Amino acid sequence: VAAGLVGFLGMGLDRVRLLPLPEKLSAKALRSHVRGHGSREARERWWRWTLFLWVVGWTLICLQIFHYFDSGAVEKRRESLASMCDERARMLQDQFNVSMNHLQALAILVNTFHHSLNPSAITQATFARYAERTAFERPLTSGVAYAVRVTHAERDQFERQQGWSIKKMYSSPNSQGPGDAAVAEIRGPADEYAPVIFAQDAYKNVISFDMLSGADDRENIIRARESGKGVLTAPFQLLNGRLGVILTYSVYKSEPPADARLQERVQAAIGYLGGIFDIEALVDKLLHQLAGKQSIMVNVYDTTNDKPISMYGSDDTGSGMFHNSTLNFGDPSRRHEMHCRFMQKPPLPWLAITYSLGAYVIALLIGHIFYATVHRIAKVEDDLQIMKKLKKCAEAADVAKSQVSNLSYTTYTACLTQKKISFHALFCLFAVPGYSFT
Ligand code: WA2
Repeated sequence: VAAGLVGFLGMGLDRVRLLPLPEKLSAKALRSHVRGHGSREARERWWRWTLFLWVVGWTLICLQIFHYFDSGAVEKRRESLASMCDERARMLQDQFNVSMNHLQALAILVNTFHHSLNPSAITQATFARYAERTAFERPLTSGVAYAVRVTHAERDQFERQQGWSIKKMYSSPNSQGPGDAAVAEIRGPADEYAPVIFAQDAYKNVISFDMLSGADDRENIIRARESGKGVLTAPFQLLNGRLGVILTYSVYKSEPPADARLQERVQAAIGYLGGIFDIEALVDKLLHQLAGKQSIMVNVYDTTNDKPISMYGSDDTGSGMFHNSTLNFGDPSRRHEMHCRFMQKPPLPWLAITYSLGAYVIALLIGHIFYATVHRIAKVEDDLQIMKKLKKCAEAADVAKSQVSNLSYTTYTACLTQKKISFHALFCLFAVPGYSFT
């Protein structure tokens, strides 16, 4: 019934608009007359705005939800990288420590059975055999060597005793292969020398080389005898062509007191025990023992100087998350770091995507339902108003009809201008079907 009435009203409005109405009676005025002074439009505008704000607000909220869950996932990944990296760093450090302790014990062994006994109870063969059989105690070393301190005055006698001359390291720059003592240059005169006399079989080639003739070894020996502690070189190219780090312990004639002066220590030194750390091969072996080797990329650096020297690992160029674990190898004048990265790119944050998108869809649906409901209520209310108006119109039209005798357009307008008939009544006469003009 309501729809029928509205339909009729529409027809009425069309007819009104076609008529040449006085200027005051515009079509818009007529429309707003029926609709109740534009209140519905205002309300609708307000609801549209609310819907817009609702959508914008939930967009922001859902972005926030996404960010929250995404950063949670990133944080978790960071923590797992940190724990894996720290685990590896701690393991490497522990193994290094164990190796270091055993090298110190070996230095004491040499002191006891080579220097304190006359004649010495150690030969190259027994040293090599003992070093080989105890290699499992020094998991990160690939070999050990012992160099003895020889002053210039003792050199002739020493060389005669050994049956070879003291050689100079890196004397032939074109020989990239193992430093060959047979073809190496004889060491020129110097205040003192540190020729290697014992070595594990893998490093037999360094026997007779003066360790004070190589810059890295020299610096290490000097620091070792001054400090009395284990000292490390930076990674450098060894005589055999491989990259390595040397840990040196000084052997003293009689153990100097802990508060001994530097000069006293240097005087008391009689030899130097070196452990050769083949970081590349041995770190790799160590890391292979750990689970998750494939997922994480490890690089070890000597960061003592401004420019870090790579000790292990190759391409540390990948972008993205990275963790830095500091390593302590017991030498306070050297610093080492372990850098870890994930090999794979992070997976898409599905949890964050699902939660935020789900919330967004629900919010949009709720918005839609609200808007549609309000729209519907407004429409029903509107229809009710129109029906009420139509009812009133019919009554008003009846009254108007009885007041105005001749039903012609001119009469109506005349009546309107003379205020004999209200605008409302006139409108009703036009709008309500059944009243027609000629
Ligand atoms: N040992 C083996 N290969 C080397 C090397 C070395 N140094 N230096 C360069 N290539 C006996 O600190 C004393 C061993 C040095 C210890």
